[in-house]
Amino acid sequence: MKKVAILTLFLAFASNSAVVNGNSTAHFIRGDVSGEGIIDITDVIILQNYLYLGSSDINCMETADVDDSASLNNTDIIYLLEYIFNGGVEPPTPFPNCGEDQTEDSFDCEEYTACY
Ligand SMILES: [Ca+2]
Ligand SMILES: [Ca+2]
Repeated sequence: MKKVAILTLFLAFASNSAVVNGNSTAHFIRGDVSGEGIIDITDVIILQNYLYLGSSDINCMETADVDDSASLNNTDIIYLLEYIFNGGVEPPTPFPNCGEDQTEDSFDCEEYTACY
């Protein structure tokens, strides 16, 4: 099952921990909104709660801009759902490995522990 393969792949990145404070050069995996190194439905739920229910649980906002459009909206949720469940296009880099954002945006990454 594809989801299991993805989980296995990302577990490899979840072993170390460190905190990056307000650093735009933080290393992260795009789409991993929950910040544990795994892309799954939990990330979709957190992003949905953030956008529509006012939840403030996202420690690394860079991860939430799934399509790297420099804005957060329903498109990011759909993009992630398509990738996870429908064989959709992978999120732009940094993905599936840890890395820095390659494009300018206003998002910050206060904490993302899965890449350190
Ligand atoms: Ca996740
Ligand atoms: Ca976006």
